[in-house]
Order: sequence, then C-alpha cells, then structure tokens
Amino acid sequence: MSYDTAKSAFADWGVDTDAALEQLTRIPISMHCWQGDDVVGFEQKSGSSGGGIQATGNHPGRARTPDELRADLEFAYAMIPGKHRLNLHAMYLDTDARPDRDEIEFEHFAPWVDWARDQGIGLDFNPTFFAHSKADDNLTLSHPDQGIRDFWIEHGKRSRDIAARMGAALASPCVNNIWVPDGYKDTPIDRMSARARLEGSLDIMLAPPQDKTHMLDAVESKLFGIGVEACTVGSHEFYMGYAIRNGTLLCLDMGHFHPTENIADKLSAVALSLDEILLHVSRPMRWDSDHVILLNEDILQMAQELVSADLLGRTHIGLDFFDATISRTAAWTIGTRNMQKALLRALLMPWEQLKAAESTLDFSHRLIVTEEFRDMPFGAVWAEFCAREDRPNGQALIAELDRYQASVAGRG
Ligand code: RNT
Ligand code: ZN
Repeated sequence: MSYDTAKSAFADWGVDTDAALEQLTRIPISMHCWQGDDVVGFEQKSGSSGGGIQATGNHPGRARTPDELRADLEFAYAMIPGKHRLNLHAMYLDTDARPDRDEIEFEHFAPWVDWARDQGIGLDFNPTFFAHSKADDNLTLSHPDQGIRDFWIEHGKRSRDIAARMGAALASPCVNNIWVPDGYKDTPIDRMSARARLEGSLDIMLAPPQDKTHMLDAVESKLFGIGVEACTVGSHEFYMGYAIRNGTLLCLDMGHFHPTENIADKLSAVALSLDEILLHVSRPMRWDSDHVILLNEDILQMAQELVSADLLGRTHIGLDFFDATISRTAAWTIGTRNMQKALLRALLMPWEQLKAAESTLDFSHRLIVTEEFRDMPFGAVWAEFCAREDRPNGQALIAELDRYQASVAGRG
C-alpha cells in the first residue's frame, strides 16, 4: 500500500500521519552499549558479569574492543531511523590505564565523548556495581563492611561526575542510572539494616549537588536475581520511596517485576509523584532474561501509555536486553526499531475518540475501535518513515544486517 493511501485511511479517523512521523523523529532512544559485547566491558578482566545477570550464547561477532563496539554501533544507528543516544556502563572505559572502579575519571571515557560529538548523539551513563571482586557477595552499597560500602560510594560519586561532564560536553543531560545487585540468596533476618545501609550509601553518593541540565540521577529497582532469590535490598517499594523523597528519576525495567504485573500500568501511577521516569525496555521470558524486545502487546501498551498519558516529554526511553545467540548488531537494530514501531502505532491511535468513549463509559465502542485499529496500515507509514530517514526496510534491511554480520563473524 502506498503512503498516500495509508495517510487517507488514517485521516478518515482524524489521525494525521505526517504529524506522527514528525513527532517520532524527535523521540530519542538510549541504546545500551552492553548488547554489543554480551555485558563484558573493557576492563580486561576475565569472569562473568555476575550480579545475577547473564548473557547466554556464543554467536560470532562479539565486539572485543571500544573501536569494534563503536563500529558496530555506527552500523546499527545507520539501520535505525532518527537520532538516538548511547547508554554507556562504567566498565566500558576506553583507556590504557587500569583504574579500579573507585579511580575512574572523565578522561578514561574521553574517546567515547569525542565519538558521540562526531556522531551528534547524546550519552547516558551507569556506574557498574557488578563484575568485580568487591561485589562477589552480591552486596555493594548495602554491604555490612563500611570499607566495601565506601569503595562503591566512591565509584558512584565518580560516575556522577563523569556523567555530568559528558552531559556538559555534549550539551544534553546525561542520565546516570544506579542499579546495584544487592540481595540475599536465602531469607535474611534483618532486611531493615540492609535497606538502611543502602539508603545511607545512596544519600552520601547523591549528596554532592549536580546541575540537572548536565546530569540526572536515576535509581533502578528489581524483584529478584539469580543468586538473590530471597531478598533484593533495592526493591520497587524501596526505590519508589527513595526517588520521590529525593527527586531522582525512577527506572522501571520491564524484567524487574512479577511476570503477571503490567509495567505500562505503572507509568501513570508513578508519574503523579515523579518529575521524570527512566525506562529499561526489555522482554523477560520466565525470569529477567533480557530477550530482544518484540513488537508485542507489552511494548505496544508501554508506548500507548507514554502517548495517552502525555509522558513522552518526561520519560527517558532506554533499552535493556542482551542476546548472545544472534547477531549483536541485528539485536540492537530489531529491538530499537520495534520500540519505534510501537511508538509510531501509539502516535497513530485515534485518542480523542477513544478517550471520549471511555469517559462516557462506552466500553463497547472503545473495544471496537482498538480492535478495528489492529488492521490499520501501520506498515505503510513505517515504510514511509524509513524512506524519509533514508534507512533500509524489509528485505533491504535483512541484506544489510546479513552483510555486516558476515563482516564481523571472523572476530575471535
Ligand atoms: C540488571 C539491570 C541493569 C543491567 C544493566 C547492565 O538486572 O537490569 O539495568 O541490565 O545495568
Ligand atoms: Zn535494567
């Protein structure tokens, strides 16, 4: 179907496809560096990521150096319409120095900042509280040992400074997201002390004032992880309260809740008490498995809530998945494009009509419209978006993804 035919089909419902496309070009998605190398990082250490997170698979082509990772990212961005961001973790430093986590400096990330400036993209950042001998017990900021807590507090403070300098250098606020793996494999008898220690450490870490035009603090909760099945110190209730009291962003990771919970439903609820939200869009399968996101009902509902509740202006959309059984660049491309496709579909809904039906309790009409809309020609509008943004689609995209994967498959 041609774009013009699709455009008039949507116009019949009072939906302006050109306005939707225009809005979609202005929604940046923060692409996570860690899909490119299976969450290994560049600290030249052996060992797994730890902290209960795990990339499984050994498909050829994993990026082994910052240069390889940047090349792969450049390719992926060239497959994705629009301008996006890069979400870096502290363990992805690019330097010959070997600073420990409590010694990292802005200079260790300077090549990333120069590259981001050249690409015209913004950066987001994360302190790395896992894959380190001082995190082997799955206790960091809540560790009973003051010395270990101080080590991680210093890492967190330095990460905030680095994030602020990245934001200033690129004239775009850098979201610095704090996730710690802290928890207990078996039932603890003193949850309160652990949570009080986490709160105390966060308070010290976040005390130095930072300019919000350069850096935004975010905190990420979790239900459980492998090895911390009985108790996660930084639970949802813990961080929701913390974020509201301290004015930080709250990060909602779609894999960090009970499988029957609807994460889209949480957006409007937390948005009433928070200025801004960070999303880790992910696809849990049976656990926080971080599968590549599909254009499925969960993602569509997230996008619909962002649009219907008018939250796009105060939600930072980040991705968090890592699959090592497929091409890493295809994973980034497919997942990021799926997030965009979901946003496009949400922008193309007849919201006035739906909201009018709901407010008059005409739930039959609401159901008829949402279900009839499933057959609308979203694909033709997406194809137009790719054409306007000079990005491949369909078979041309597959050919590009295959070609690039073949070019990196020889990496050791
Ligand atoms: C872990 C969290 C966290 C990590 C990244 C690598 O369960 O989701 O966001 O995935 O920091
Ligand atoms: Zn996450």
